[in-house]
Amino acid sequence: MPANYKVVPFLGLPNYSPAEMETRSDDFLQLMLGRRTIRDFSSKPVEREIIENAVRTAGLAPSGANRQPWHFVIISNPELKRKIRDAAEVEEKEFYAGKAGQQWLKDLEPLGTDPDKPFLEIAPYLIVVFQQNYDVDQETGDKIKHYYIQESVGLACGFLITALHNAGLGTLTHTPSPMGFLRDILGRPKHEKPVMIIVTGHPAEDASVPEEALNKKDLDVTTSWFE
Ligand code: IYR
Repeated sequence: MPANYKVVPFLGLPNYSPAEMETRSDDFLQLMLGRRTIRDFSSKPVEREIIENAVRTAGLAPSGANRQPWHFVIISNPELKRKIRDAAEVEEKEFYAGKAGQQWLKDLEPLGTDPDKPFLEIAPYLIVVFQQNYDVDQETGDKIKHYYIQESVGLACGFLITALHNAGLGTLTHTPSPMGFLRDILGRPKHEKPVMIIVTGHPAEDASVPEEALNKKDLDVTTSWFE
């Protein structure tokens, strides 16, 4: 064993009966069946504590060598939200004007997306997720290597939207294209790359979602079993 390998007892899981496990798995499925990506947000405020808890949850995601290669910038400041909206809309106008290419734009039609991004100002919180391509030791200035960066950050984003949904908040995983402007506006270092904006808040009272998004692939398509 390496000298720096230490263990502690694992006490993390309660001992559910198979029946309890089935009920719990079904309850959780029912909860997640209600998650939709929404674009119509209410400006109703959200307690900072709820966002904090969700981001703490995101930080529990497994990551390559436990390096936790993520940084979350949490924005409720109205001026900053406006700046982000303005910059995102500049990029998105070009994207929808043709930069995306015909096929991509056609594929997006059923989702009804367009270059207007009012939710970036209306929603009470924007969480900008950055991947850290490496880290820098604060004391020595040495580079700290990160591993499986995209996978790790993807997992953290999954935990984050799940935690927000569980708290009763709507979410949108928004990827303005390109999104380098986020690093500049938010003053993040060069070794960090913006991955997505997780927009969160209460849904608007008249919120609607695209019918297309209800089409989820069947289990017999998404799975193969060897039993
Ligand atoms: N970034 C654009 C376009 C867009 C792309 C995909 I792939 C989507 O699933 C949804 C939107 C936008 O946010 O409108």
